[in-house]
Amino acid sequence: MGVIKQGYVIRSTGSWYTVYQPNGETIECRLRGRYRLKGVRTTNPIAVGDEVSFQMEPERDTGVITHIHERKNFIIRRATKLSSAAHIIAANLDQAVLIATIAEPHTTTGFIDRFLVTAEAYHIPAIVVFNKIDIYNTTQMDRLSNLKKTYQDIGYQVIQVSALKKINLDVFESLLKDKRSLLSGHSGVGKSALVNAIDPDLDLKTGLISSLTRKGRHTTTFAEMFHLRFGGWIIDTPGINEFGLYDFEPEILAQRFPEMRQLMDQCRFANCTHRHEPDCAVRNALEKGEIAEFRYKNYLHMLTTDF
Ligand SMILES: Nc1nc2c(ncn2[C@@H]2O[C@H](COP(=O)(O)OP(=O)(O)OP(=O)(O)O)[C@@H](O)[C@H]2O)c(=O)[nH]1
Ligand SMILES: [Mg+2]
Ligand SMILES: [Zn+2]
Repeated sequence: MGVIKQGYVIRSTGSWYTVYQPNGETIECRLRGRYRLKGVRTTNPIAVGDEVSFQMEPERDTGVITHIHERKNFIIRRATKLSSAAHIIAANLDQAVLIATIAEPHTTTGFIDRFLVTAEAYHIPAIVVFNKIDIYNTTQMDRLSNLKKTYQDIGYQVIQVSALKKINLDVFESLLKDKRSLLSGHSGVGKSALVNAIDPDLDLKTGLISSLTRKGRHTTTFAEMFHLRFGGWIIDTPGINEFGLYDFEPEILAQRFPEMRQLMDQCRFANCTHRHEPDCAVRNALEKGEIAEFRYKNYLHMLTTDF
C-alpha cells in the first residue's frame, strides 16, 4: 500500500465514502476493520465531516480508510424512536441550522426545541431559519413573528427567508460564509432549494410537496457536504421526522434550555425538576410570562416521553 493521505468525508452511501482531499480531488474509499465510537452504539461508524487517513488500493483508483481522526464535535440522534442505537448525522461542525416552516409542511415547536436541545448538548451553535415566507397568510406571519421573538429573546439567531422569492438570502449567505454548517429539518421545508438559491452551481435535486399529505417525500436521500462558492461548507441532509434525544439524563435537560439554565441556581432545591417543587425560579418566571409557555410545555413533554 502506498503513502497515507488525508481528507474529509463529504458523502457516505453506506459502504463507500467520498473523501475530499486538500487539492480538491475526491477519492471513493472503503472502510477497513471495525470502527466504533467509545461507549456509543452507532449505526454509522463514519459520518460526513469526518477527517480521515486513507491509502490507495494497489492498482485501483479507490482507497481504504485506515484512521478516523478525533472529532471536534458531532451531532447525533437516536436511529429510531424505539432503538437505543444512535445515528451520527455529521461531525466537525461550526454550526447547526434548522430549516423550519410555518406551512407546507408545518414544523412544530416540539421539533424545533428538540433540535435546539440536541445542539446545546453538543455545544454546537444553532440557528433557526424560517423558509417559505412567501406563502404565509397573516395568521401565519403573526405566528412567525411570535416564535421569532421568543427564540431571539433566548439568544438564538432566527431569520426568515424565501428560497423561491429570494427574500433575505444575503442574510442567510452571510451566516454560512466560511463556516461548516449542518442543514436539518423536515422533508420538504426547502433545505436543498435554499442551497441552490445561494449557490446555483450546486444544482441539488429538489422535490415536490405531495398535495395529499403536504409533506415532502425525501428528495435528498443521504447527507452530503458541499463547498460554497462564496466560502464555507454546507451539509445537506435528508429530511427527518423526529429528533429523538440520545443519551440524556433527565436532571440535565433543563440546562439545555438557556432561559431555564440561567435561573436554575435560584430554585430552592439544587435538584429541582421545575415541575412541582416549591420556590422554583423557573415556574415563577413562567407565571410572570418571562418564560414562554410553549417552551416549558415542550420541556415537560421531553421529560416524560424521552427518558
Ligand atoms: N413557496 C415556496 N416553496 C419553496 C420554497 N423553498 C422550497 N420550496 C419548495 O418546496 C419543495 C421542497 O423543497 P426541497 O428543497 O426539495 O426540500 P428539502 O428540505 O430539501 O426536502 P428533502 O430533501 O426531502 O429533505 C420544492 O417543491 C421547492 O420548490 C420557498 O421559499 N417558497
Ligand atoms: Mg433535500
Ligand atoms: Zn426549579
